[in-house]
Amino acid sequence: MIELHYYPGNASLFPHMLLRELGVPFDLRLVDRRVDAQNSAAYLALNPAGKIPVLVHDGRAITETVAIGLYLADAYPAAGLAPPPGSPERGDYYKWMAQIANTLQAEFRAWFYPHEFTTDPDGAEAVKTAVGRRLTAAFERIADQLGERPWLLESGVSAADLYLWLMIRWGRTLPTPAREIGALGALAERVQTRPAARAALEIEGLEAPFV
Ligand SMILES: N[C@@H](CCC(=O)N[C@@H](CS)C(=O)NCC(=O)O)C(=O)O
Repeated sequence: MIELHYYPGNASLFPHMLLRELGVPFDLRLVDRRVDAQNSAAYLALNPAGKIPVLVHDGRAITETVAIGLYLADAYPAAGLAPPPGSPERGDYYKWMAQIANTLQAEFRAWFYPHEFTTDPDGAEAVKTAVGRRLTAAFERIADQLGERPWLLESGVSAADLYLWLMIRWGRTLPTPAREIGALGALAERVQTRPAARAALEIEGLEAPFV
């Protein structure tokens, strides 16, 4: 039994799309941020950090978006969304998953919550300016490595593309929208037209344009 604790458009959207791609049954549990439910005692028992998402699989809670993605893609290998452990492309896959988590997703925390990154009450704008530049540079590096390939991995679509899609979506709020950088917009379009992705977007009540 799998439960995904989510909020529309949050980091949970990546594991939500992935679960639908994998074709496994799961329950969606809304963490209602409008009433600060991520800091309720019940939720903190699942994730002491009070962050979304949490995946609960047979009673065991898994936190951290990248960990949930890596775990799910390996747990359901028939979908082919992760190169097999030990295969040559596995290293590339880890690289992309780690880079998206440690660089893009972590930097977006500063973009969306700039006040957490300064003790200056008037410092949020300066944090956003600096991190916005860092994010654009990070997207440019990824676009350079992607080149004209359709997906991050040469062998085809993987969980990393779904994760990158969510970052491109968040990147629509940057001074240079991420979709405008190299082939990132084309990759995003390829992801969001897949039936699994469309179902997740519809269920979360998100409206086009998605990126
Ligand atoms: N490192 C965590 C970060 C998750 C995170 O920052 N989630 C945001 C939503 S996208 C959140 O829970 N925000 C509510 C809050 O910080 O109170 C992960 O990857 O799961």
